[in-house]
Amino acid sequence: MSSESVILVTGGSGLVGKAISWVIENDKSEQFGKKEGEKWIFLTSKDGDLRKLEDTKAIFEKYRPTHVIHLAALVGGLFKNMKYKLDFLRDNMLINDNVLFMAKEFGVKKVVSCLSTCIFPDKTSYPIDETMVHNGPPHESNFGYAHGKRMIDVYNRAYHDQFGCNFTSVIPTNIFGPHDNYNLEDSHVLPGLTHKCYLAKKEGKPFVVSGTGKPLRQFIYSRDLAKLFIWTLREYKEIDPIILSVGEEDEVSIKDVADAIVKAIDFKGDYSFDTSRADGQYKKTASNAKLRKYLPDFKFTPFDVAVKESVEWFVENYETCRK
Ligand code: NAP
Ligand code: GFB
Repeated sequence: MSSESVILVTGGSGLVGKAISWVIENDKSEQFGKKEGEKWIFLTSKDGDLRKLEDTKAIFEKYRPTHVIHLAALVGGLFKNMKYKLDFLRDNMLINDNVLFMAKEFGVKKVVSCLSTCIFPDKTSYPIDETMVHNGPPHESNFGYAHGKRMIDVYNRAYHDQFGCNFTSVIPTNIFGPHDNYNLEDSHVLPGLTHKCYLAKKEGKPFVVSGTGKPLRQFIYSRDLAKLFIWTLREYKEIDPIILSVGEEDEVSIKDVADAIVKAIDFKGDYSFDTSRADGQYKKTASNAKLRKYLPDFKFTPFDVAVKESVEWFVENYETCRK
């Protein structure tokens, strides 16, 4: 990247945006820290509603970015996705169409957008890799979100073919960390269980985990993902997406997640599973072989350490965090 760069981060106030901001300000390494001449701008929806073209255009006119990390989206866990499939499809299609169109109109040199491992085909072979994004219908529980996200990859190829745009995307697995959304119903599993376990301990009530606890997931700590986003922006040259995830060997069950939270919160009370609630996708095991080809020595934060840091952040920021 040239010395004078303006990097616009849409969705900058969210889980991933806050992690990128933290790494840029705190990491002193050449590879991930802020570089001389870089101006980083972290947007929130108060800067403009990216579902509206006029708001999006005003943001690009104001900042004239040379690079964009596009995170802004309607985001939620299994239960929110099951309830609002059209909203997830339409809001994210509107946001993505506006951001990519304005990036082309304003001559942005590179855009890195964000897919998710939950958008892969539900009926598939494992491990899943980047070539399989469009190979069949996604899991029923989040088909709105999944199809909306898959279109980013289609947009990227079309913008590259017709206009030569350097628009690419990453495919993170389940993310967690400070500044997550801790809402009891609409959040992802790790922050949702963190909040539930915290309240169970505080109020002396049972800690109830939804589902059977059997589904399997790979979790990436937001601050590790942030480093990989910065690497993707600076070094990754392909238009094709790249999975950003811990290895298949680091896959854990939802029960393992609940156990780690119980340990981090030091909960001693009654702990059970409500099997009347949905399990969602059983597994979506993704390969990080492509990432390892580029970054064979990248070190992920151990899961229990990351969970402890995230729980500590939640407890310290309980009054002000998103819940
Ligand atoms: P998040 O914490 O919910 O943050 C979403 C961000 O998008 C916020 O900054 C929000 O602004 C902004 N936003 C939402 N609607 C907007 C709109 N209409 N106009 C402008 N800004 C809007 O989400 P996240 O977990 O950081 O997710 C970031 C990206 O990673 C998303 O693209 C998501 O699909 C993807 N992803 C997430 C996960 C995960 O487990 N969390 C996994 C895979 C991929 P406000 O704060 O002002 O509302
Ligand atoms: O993070 P999560 O909501 O989404 O995890 P997915 C759902 C799994 O955790 C299911 C169990 O097996 C749930 O039964 N679970 C247990 C809970 N307790 C809870 C709880 O309190 N809250 C939640 N949310 N789950 C999402 C996609 O799938 O993956 C999104 O729907 C997104 O679109 C995300 O892409 C990364 O991992 O199942």
